[in-house]
Amino acid sequence: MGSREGTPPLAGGKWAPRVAVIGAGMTGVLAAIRLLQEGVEDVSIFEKADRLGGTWRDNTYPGLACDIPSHLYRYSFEPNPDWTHLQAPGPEIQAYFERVAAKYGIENRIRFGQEVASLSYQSPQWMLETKNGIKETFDVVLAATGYLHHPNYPDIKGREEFAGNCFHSARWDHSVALEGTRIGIIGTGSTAVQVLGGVAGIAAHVSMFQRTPQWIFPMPNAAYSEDDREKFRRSPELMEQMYQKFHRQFTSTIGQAVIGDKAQSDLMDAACRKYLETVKDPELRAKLTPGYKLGCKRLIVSSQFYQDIQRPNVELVTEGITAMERGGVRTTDGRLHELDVVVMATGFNSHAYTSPIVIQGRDGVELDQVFRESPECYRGMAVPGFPNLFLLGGGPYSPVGNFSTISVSEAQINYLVQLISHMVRGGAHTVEPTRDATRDFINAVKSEMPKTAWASGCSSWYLDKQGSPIAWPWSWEKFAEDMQGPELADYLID
Ligand code: NA7
Repeated sequence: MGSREGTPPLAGGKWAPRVAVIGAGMTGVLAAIRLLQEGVEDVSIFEKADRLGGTWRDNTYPGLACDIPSHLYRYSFEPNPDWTHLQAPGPEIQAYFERVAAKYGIENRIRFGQEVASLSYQSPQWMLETKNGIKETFDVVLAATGYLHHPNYPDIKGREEFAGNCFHSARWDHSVALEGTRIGIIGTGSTAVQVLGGVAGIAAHVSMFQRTPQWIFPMPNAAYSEDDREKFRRSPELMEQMYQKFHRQFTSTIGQAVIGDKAQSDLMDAACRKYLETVKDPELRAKLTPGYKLGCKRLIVSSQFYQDIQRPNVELVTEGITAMERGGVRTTDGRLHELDVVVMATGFNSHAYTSPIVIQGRDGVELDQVFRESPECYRGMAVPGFPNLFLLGGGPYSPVGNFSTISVSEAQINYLVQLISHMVRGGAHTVEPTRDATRDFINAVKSEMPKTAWASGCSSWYLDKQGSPIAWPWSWEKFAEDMQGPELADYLID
């Protein structure tokens, strides 16, 4: 990968930017690789943990796997012939990111154990401070802080009374033995479905507490044989074909269904309903049938869930949770579900964005304040009044459920490289979106949103506090086109 045709490389500009990347997950590592490829040498990644990997480092629960094909979930420039399954297990993905980071010399750019506490704009630079007292200035800051990062802990009365072990799915306590225990799983999202697959075979009993049924799209997780892997090793072209095939499949099916393509939505709905038919007990099937449109919540991909939920040692509990007690979880019908372990697979605060970092832009305005009610954000990445600060991956109005997140981050980084290049080659020191361009972008997003599945009437992590979806309401083709390069008239470059 290099610069796009016609795009000046970043190195060799009138000055060399000093860049801070926040977060060493999939996106932060990628950003550093691309900047180094462009000749930007002064890149530091600030990582609060002692290991890179982001979500793949934090999530270690049994059953963890990618929920899209792994030949799609990889950097476009680093195909991996060694995936063992269509949807690779979590530890393989973590190992992949560590291997790629080492190959591109990224690890020694990462400042581990450094949690960024604040950023304040001191024109034309950012003063960055970490909790451990590092205080340095940077010209450009890229926030790659992830959007499924801050665990959402349910507000359940009496949690502290519970005598067993209770933890969030992203904070798995591996010191707790699960064999022969009674496990409660709160939630029925992608994580809960994978956790069930990981524990149902070893637990004495599993109670799965469902608040809302989910659409489950069947995708058998085929294993790749050693012969398959050898073929991939010998033929990078074959892997590229797979990547392109999955990319096309993904963007033309779910990527279209969520933005209102009825034909795709109907096809996927039919596949989900057919899979639902494999639940034999009509009462259980009825409990598992969603009452909202496919894609309104993040679609779950699994070919194992209905099998797991029908196991004799698994029970779907649909009565609401009233409290936790010493012995387990009590539900609205008065029943106490006796448990040894409770897993809160209750998701994340997807609208935390860069929180809890205190970010003060021009005139001391705080980014959290700008994002609190109805976020102002141009193309999911840049905010008026916050020059040279860019959100990568999951900023407001970026695609968070439509496409492979790696493809999204790659397209965004290629765009930003061009934008920063225009600034440094022109001898300017700051770039920020105009308020007019930002408002026009948000108006365009909002006028498109009613057509989407996210706006069809369910609660989900796509919605803001007012109940409006904050996502990218268009096709992959439009996203790729918009990310081809910046429209300079939309920016103040000074
Ligand atoms: P999700 O998709 O946000 O799912 C969280 C689940 O937890 C969902 O079933 C929620 O029910 C349930 N939940 C949340 N709070 C409560 C309370 N208080 N009581 C009962 N149930 C609750 O998170 P995941 O971790 O599964 O997946 C996140 C992403 O990771 C996923 O989209 C993939 O991209 C990978 P609700 O539906 O809100 O009624």
